[in-house]
Amino acid sequence: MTYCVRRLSTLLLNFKPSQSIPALRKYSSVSEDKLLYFAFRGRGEPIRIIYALAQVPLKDERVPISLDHWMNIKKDQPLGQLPVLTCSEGTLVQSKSIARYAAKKFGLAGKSIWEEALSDMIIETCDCSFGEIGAKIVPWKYLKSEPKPANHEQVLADVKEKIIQTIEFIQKGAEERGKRFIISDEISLGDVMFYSSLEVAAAVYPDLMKYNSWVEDFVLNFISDDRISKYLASRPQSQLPI
Ligand SMILES: N[C@@H](CCC(=O)N[C@@H](CS)C(=O)NCC(=O)O)C(=O)O
Repeated sequence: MTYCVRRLSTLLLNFKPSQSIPALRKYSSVSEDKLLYFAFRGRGEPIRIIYALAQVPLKDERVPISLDHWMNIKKDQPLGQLPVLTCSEGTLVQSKSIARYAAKKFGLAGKSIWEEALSDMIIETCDCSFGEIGAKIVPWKYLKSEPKPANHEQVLADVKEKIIQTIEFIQKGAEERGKRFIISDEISLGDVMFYSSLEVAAAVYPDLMKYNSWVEDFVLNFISDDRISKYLASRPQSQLPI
């Protein structure tokens, strides 16, 4: 009994809320979760980052960027697209659903319904603006699966304008809350989504990572987290700039 009390106090003394210890204890030794995604960051990276933050092993299977290879395995995917997460509960598709599932499982989705809602708002806002890079720019700029549109400069300018509106919107909310990260003093799903979106955007608009001092501080705080810096230093090279 004394041992248990002592052990409990040691655990409490070492407890770092950001690491969501109960979730870690439950999942770290038994996780067999597998993520199938392409060998670039794109829609898969927020999911990879969530596992890195939770310090839970993820079988990070990266499909090489080769049309032949992809066509061979596309038919085996539930919706013919990636990412696909396989875990003990079953198979999940849709990147945002997977990211939400993983974040909830590991206690990184927010500490209240309100914080979860704020994360959701950031996810959807990023998707509506940064997401346009995937829809309107990546096919001709990186995949060469479509010809460069005649009005490509206008497309680039319009998407950038939308992204800047998003950045300023997220910044305004974060400054009103006055926390270390966008929603709270701990990194949560909203931060992961915003950082991942900025990384993708930086391939097309390198100036955006330093858009203003708020963005610079956010990025610095985010990448200074030990779990994040370890992950960033060790992740495989992305086969595309996105
Ligand atoms: N709404 C889906 C979109 C998935 C999607 O567009 N995946 C792309 C890669 S980012 C893909 O698999 N492209 C190959 C194809 O459609 O054949 C999600 O968020 O997961």
